[in-house]
Amino acid sequence: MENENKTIETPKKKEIVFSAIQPSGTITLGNYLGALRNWVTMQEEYDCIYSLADLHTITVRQNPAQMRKNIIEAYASVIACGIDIEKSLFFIQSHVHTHAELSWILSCYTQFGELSRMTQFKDKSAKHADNINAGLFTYPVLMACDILLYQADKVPVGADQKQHIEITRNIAERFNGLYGNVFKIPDGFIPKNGARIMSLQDPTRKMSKSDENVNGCVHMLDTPEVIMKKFKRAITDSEACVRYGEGKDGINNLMAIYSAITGLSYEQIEHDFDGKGYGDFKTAVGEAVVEELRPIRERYEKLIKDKAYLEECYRKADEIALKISSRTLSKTMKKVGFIL
Ligand code: AQP
Repeated sequence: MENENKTIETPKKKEIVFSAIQPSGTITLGNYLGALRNWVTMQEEYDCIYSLADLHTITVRQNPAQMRKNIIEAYASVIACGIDIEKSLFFIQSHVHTHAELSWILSCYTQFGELSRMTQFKDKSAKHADNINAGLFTYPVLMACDILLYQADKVPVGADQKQHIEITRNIAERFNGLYGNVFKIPDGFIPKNGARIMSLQDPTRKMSKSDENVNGCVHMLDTPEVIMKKFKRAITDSEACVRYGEGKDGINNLMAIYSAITGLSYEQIEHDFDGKGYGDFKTAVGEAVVEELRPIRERYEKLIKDKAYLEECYRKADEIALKISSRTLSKTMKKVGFIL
């Protein structure tokens, strides 16, 4: 027999990717370039599990009707970016009860001191001084649970989440140190380009869904006219020279956006716009963004009309996510000493 001595190769197990996005408003160009674009490309190489992190959104007070609308719209927007729901899981966090349960357990393995050091907590407390709730403070524990429940290897996020990935690793290492290898220690996956997109109106602050200044933030579903208007109004400086440098936060940000979309290096961009004014550059950046977002907006328009299809997608994913995450939750509970 010809094949007698041949060993049959079992296909290599793919690494697991986990990431989530909050439905706290319309998804932004920052969310897209910092995270969602990687969610899409990573589907080829990894087993991807994605979540709409709606439990996280109530750390800031929400209007219930608006929140329901935001959840469905964000769900459709993420699929429109290119998430293939036949290939990847994309579930709604609040439908999978294991997240809240593990969060209580791991909050007992997280120190007050380490949560106090989180810059996002400090920033959001300053922004919402009238509602500095305990959920805002323990948010990183819930985020750690989101990731650890799925034994994720890699977590594609923007640069603003680096500190939260660090604390996730610390919590997991602490728990594993006490009880053995329960959790995989995940690595953050932060893009080289587009990891931190800043507001177009205040380029010292990151672009955020909840930004009150509508001109500071490009939303994924903005029309081409609105996108062009926002870029034309973007804050720059008085040097009138397209180059990356200190004191040029506005231009640096536009260069980061342009580079992330076109793949051009900063040197190439400086060369291409040598002798041209900021007006030309803003138009070029705006047009690149319009073309990048156009197919996404078109797919979104179709998806949002089919609520039954969207529900079918998340119900199916919710069920699988519950099954996978329950294994980690049970293991954790047994290790701690609960009777199951
Ligand atoms: N400006 C940004 N540049 C690059 N990446 C960004 N991300 C967020 N803003 C930028 C990345 O997008 C993913 C989803 O973020 P999120 O919804 O979970 O929470 P967030 O970071 O708090 O996003 P926003 O837009 O700033 O929301 P609000 O206004 O509600 O606080 C993450 O991977 C994040 O790194």
